[in-house]
Amino acid sequence: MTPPGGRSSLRDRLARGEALLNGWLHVPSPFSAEVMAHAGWDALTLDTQHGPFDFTGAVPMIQAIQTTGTHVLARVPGLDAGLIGKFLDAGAEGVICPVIETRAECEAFVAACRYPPHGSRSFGPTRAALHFGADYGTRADALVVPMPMIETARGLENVDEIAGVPGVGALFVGPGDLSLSLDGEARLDREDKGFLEVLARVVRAAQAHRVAAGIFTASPGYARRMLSLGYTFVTVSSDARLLAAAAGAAIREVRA
Ligand code: 3PY
Ligand code: MG
Repeated sequence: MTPPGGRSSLRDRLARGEALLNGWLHVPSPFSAEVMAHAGWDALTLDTQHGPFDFTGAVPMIQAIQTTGTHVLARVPGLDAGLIGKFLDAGAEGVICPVIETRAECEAFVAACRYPPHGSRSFGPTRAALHFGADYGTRADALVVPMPMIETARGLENVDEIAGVPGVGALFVGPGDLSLSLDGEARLDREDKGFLEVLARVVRAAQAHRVAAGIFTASPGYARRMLSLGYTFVTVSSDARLLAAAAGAAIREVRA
């Protein structure tokens, strides 16, 4: 399915194995989201789990991003079918759902993203039909990308079953929570062999089921490393972290 402007959908690009750079939005501002959208990311994710904004705050951010060709995803706070439907109706092309640990949870998540007979999403694509076209309802299941997060020991144990749920578009690793669950401490951009093997295991599960593998990273260097490990949907830092780093660097340079 083709979104407006003849571009390939996020789903098609992931299925082709394209390497996509995803920006992560924590700043609750449509203008900031618009600035990020013009920076050249392939996709932007509104993090409504940890970002300081809710659905009402997110909608104008989605509108601002979709003035460009950047794909929009929402990371929802949890497995809430009603809220997932609202984000899709508002025009999100993908949904990242935290802490999916079993096949049954993944099935419930994917069902929330798809219309009957394949799922249980309720019909009412208010803004999505404006953005994607009046026939959105008949094409939505081929467009929408459900991304279950692998971020606990239990999710990792069941990663093959989760990856095998029909309709999944990509697995998405949350390294902070996964480290917390496996080793008792939240860490990002880990270099130790044990954790790199865990990350490789997720890629193997994704590839075995022909879905993409995505991950959150804190730095461009680690993002490159993840691309070489087989991840193709790679998040690099967040708007707030990038802003803080750039501001800090400018201040240090002037004061030096
Ligand atoms: C994690 O690292 O746990 C995440 O959810 C990434 O945002
Ligand atoms: Mg997490």
